[in-house]
Amino acid sequence: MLTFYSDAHRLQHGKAELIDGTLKPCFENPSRADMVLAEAQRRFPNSVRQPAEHGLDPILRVHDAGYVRFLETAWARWSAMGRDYDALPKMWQIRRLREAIPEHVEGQLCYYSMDCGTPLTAGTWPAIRAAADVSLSAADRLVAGDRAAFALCRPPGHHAAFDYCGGYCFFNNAAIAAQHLRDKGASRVAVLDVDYHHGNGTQDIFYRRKDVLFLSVHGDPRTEYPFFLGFADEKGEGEGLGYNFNFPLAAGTPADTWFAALDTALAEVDRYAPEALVVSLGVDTFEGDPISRFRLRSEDFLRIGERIGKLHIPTVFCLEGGYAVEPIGVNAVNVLQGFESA
Ligand code: OKP
Ligand code: ZN
Repeated sequence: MLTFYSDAHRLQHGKAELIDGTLKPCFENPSRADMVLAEAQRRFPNSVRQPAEHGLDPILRVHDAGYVRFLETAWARWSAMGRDYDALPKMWQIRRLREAIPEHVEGQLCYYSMDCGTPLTAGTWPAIRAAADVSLSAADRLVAGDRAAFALCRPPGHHAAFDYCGGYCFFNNAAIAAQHLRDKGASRVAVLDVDYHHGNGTQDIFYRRKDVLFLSVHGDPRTEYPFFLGFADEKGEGEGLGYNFNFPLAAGTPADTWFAALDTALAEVDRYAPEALVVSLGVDTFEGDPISRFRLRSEDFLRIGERIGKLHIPTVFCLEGGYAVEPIGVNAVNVLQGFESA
């Protein structure tokens, strides 16, 4: 399968992340994509392509126009105040505070953010535009008849909702790809999220819809980020009732239990019979991940790909998390290789 990749991911390089009260280097950094690219090139020679520019329209199909405009203008407005470090929010529009959108860029940053771990930088806008183009270009390969494509997206996207950023994510690359496939003629699309963290953003975007099925296997939000979404009783709303599936698993869950949940999710995908599948491919389920607590080994990622491949559905893989940098390439590309061997 082809891999879509843009060097512009490098422009998103936050300086610091708040860990245990102190500033540490960001876990989500450019070396992650470098490792995945190197492994994709090694295992599938001549398979890497540049994305095509798709403009803002496919992004505005899943994101709020005010939110997109904020992301486009935020750094210029922030740096105009003489600030040159990462832009991070320090408060939230919590219960009983006014819901009105603030005028000031700092207030808007708070309004449009889920957490303080998602640094907006000088290069964020071009990097997230490129990541969206990467996922759209991968989706285009399915429209052209390919069986699969890999979107080597960075920064990731699955925590980004209709109108907020969070969890290192700004544009929801997987949701943008899924909507694009719908707009290009697929009547039903499924999004399967196997990242360690619940894909709250993707769930948010498709929660009231039945034309896009969302399923997520993830660390139980009773103890794991993002804490406020991802419970098993979230089944969709209105037309979308019955088209949202969460499979929360306790931190520490071993591989066999994780695969049993994956099989349940895959049976639901099969029952839905989508014309296309988008996989939010986080590999932070790896036993050595520094911020996650599942126990998959590198060989297990081959099995994930095999099981997805056995569905025989055209599939876009969008890279999400994975913070054990040295093995991230092997783990992510193992999924692709397992898929191709199925
Ligand atoms: C992103 B993805 C708050 C940050 C807390 C965020 C984890 C984001 C994971 N300072 N940690 O799903 O891999
Ligand atoms: Zn994750």
